Amino acid sequence: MTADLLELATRVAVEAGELATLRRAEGVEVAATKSSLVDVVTAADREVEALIRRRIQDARPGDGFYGEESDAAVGTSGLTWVVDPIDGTVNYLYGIPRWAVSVAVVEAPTQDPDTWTALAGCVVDPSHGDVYRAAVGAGATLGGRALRASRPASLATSLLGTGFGYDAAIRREQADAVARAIGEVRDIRRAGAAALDLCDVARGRLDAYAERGVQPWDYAAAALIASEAGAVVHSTDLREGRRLVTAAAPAIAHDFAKLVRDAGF
Ligand code: LIP
Repeated sequence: MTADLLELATRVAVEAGELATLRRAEGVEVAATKSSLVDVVTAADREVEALIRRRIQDARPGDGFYGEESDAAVGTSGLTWVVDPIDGTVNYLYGIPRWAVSVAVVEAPTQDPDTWTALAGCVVDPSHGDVYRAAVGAGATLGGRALRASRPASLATSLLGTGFGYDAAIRREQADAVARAIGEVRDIRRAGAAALDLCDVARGRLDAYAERGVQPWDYAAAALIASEAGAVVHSTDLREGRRLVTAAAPAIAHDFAKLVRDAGF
């Protein structure tokens, strides 16, 4: 069954990426703001999610849906599709080629993401023609090639990815955590799309990633891809309702977990 689910996730994510690319070329404007003036949504976000939702509803009418830009729907099948139509929305708005379509399907006994088990996921990076895929227990691939997380010699020589939220006060806290961590690692990268950051851990372009405040739709597919590529992935800790997502190459996972705690991510 997971193979069929992965095929559907891939087919839908690739089509959605083509639509998002077309809309980007036509020009993108802010349609509305959400949690703050800088938390934006474009018409393309909404149109792309509507396409994904329609395709999945047509194929699997009994499944639930949990997307960034539309109301959640509880299904009858026990499965829920977790979708970010355009992860890296600000990059998309500015024309920076670092955004992705993320489509995951999870076993969802409740509406609480901590009870979800990812079964299959696809992240499409149309700007580079990259299609990342994973099914639980079946490994992760990029363009059909198996992905493996990196093997860094130490935390001090590891490249860390992170991100910042849409609330200025929270961004200041996150920047303080980065300031406490930056001397303990090789360097930091903040590229603006959690899904692609986690895929970078899966392909060894990052050795670790930590961000507090990302949403299930940002990470559901890419966390499975990173985990299936051998990374140690955690998604927990709802401090002030802000979930902490971490991923790390196995060799540094223990030291990285301590750094995340000590730095206060
Ligand atoms: C984005 C995340 C990114 C985070 C941004 C934003 P969006 O998701 O992918 O990691 O740092 O603040 O949350 O809003 O582009 O779907």
